[in-house]
Amino acid sequence: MDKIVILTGAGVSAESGLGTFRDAGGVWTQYDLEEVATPEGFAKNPGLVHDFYNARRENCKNKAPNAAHDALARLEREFTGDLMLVTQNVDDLHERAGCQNVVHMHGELMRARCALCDHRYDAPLVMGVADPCPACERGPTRPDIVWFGEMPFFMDDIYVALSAADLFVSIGTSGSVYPAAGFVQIADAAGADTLELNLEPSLGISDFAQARQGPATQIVPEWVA
Ligand code: BV8
Repeated sequence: MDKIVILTGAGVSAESGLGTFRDAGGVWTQYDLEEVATPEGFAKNPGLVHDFYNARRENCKNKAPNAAHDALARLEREFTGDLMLVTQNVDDLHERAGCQNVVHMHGELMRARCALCDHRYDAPLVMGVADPCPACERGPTRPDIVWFGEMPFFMDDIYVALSAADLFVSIGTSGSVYPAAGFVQIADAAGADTLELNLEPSLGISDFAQARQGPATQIVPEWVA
């Protein structure tokens, strides 16, 4: 086995105290996704969207990586084959656990970009509507996040890796959001073995050859060992 693709979702950060999206009390039960995670929502009320991401940046700032993040960072260090770690998460806990090459297909909470010149930069903890782009000084700035209806990042690289994978592992995701939820079918069709590690069976459980249920801080280190 020398080519592994791993996909993570909010469940890998749950035990670090970051909310998931669709579990009881999850982010999308508290906020209307259409208002705070779509380009239309940003166009209609950019202040509300900045408040939403400012609150999540503040919440993420004092959270720590957990044993699942640590195990994946160890795997990245020790695995001698090709490993691609793709995350749907916008938090930076994989990086803070020591991962060097994280593919943030939905963008990054700690990054911002200019809606006019596309300049990307480290987001201030608190972003506001009036913040000018540090490069062109004209564009409205936005969180460097992929909203619903927007093209996720790095899709070509991800599809190439899935088509060549020997093993695809999905960790801590409900399988609710596409195109990520379709990755297992692409990997399976390419002949890869497939494994789901999740607290409970995801919506895509029937597409996986193997599955283990349990908290990520337990089942991910067990799998990496
Ligand atoms: C796209 C950033 C075209 C935001 C996110 C109409 C118009 C356009 C598109 C669509 C449309 N209708 C449907 C679509 C597709 C849409 C989509 O899938 N919608 C869903 C709601 C039906 N997708 C898109 O719009 C995407 N773009 O389609 O462009 C295209 C198509 C193909 C190829 C290229 C382009 C863009 C989607 C990206 C949206 N942005 N994130 C932000 O974070 O603020 S996605 C959003 O859901 C979240 O951010 C999260 O990243 C993602 C997935 O959620 P999960 O990570 O799975 O979290 P969830 O809470 O759901 O599940 C947690 C899981 O963890 C659970 O299973 C739970 O059991 C488990 N768990 C909990 N605790 C633990 C645990 N597991 C282990 N241990 C624990 N302790």
